Amino acid sequence: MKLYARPASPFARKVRVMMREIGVADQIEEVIFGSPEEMAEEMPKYNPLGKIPALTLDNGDVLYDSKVICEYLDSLHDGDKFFPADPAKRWPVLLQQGLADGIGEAVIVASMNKYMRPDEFVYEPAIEFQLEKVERSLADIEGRIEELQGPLTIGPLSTACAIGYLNFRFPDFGWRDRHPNLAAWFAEISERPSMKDTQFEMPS
Ligand SMILES: N[C@@H](CCC(=O)N[C@@H](CS)C(=O)NCC(=O)O)C(=O)O
Repeated sequence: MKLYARPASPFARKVRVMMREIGVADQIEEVIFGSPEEMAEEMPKYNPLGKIPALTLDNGDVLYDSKVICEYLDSLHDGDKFFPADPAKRWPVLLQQGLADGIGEAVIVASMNKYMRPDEFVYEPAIEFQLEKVERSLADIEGRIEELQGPLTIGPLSTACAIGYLNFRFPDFGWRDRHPNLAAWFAEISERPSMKDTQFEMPS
């Protein structure tokens, strides 16, 4: 199998962390694009949306979207499931993933507005609109931090990847002071070998 990814993508990182956690990393070759231009040229071959991550299977099929790929990976191992079948656990975990992916999307939109436009076209209220979504979401997670504890599932895994991306794009966001329990949780999960192995360079 081949995984198409970029180092900082929170969605690709979900897959990269999960394949390490469940012990299938040696079955998947990571193709890490060196530039957005290279990604833009190559990705439509695998995903009509042109987005990473995508996973090509050994039979030639292609899966894209981190939620789909991660659930596929979950079918490849016999350990504790990252997508629990029991409805009492499944829906809360999928909701955690949905919120985390929404944080990642909001950070992407905010950073495209901030970093990819000529200065005269940067409209701060549009950036603030996205960062307010992020702040509300972090506050929600802080308010029920205990739901992130326990065996690792796709919920906490996605949350960690989204926060890692927030730290990368908006290092001065200052969320740790406002959400100390989440900060402590993030510091702990960041020590897992799967997270360290997929850590990317922070901007100087
Ligand atoms: N819902 C998708 C989102 C994927 C996504 O937004 N990927 C971004 C990188 S983080 C991308 O490829 N952007 C390039 C583009 O939009 O052309 C998933 O979970 O995989």
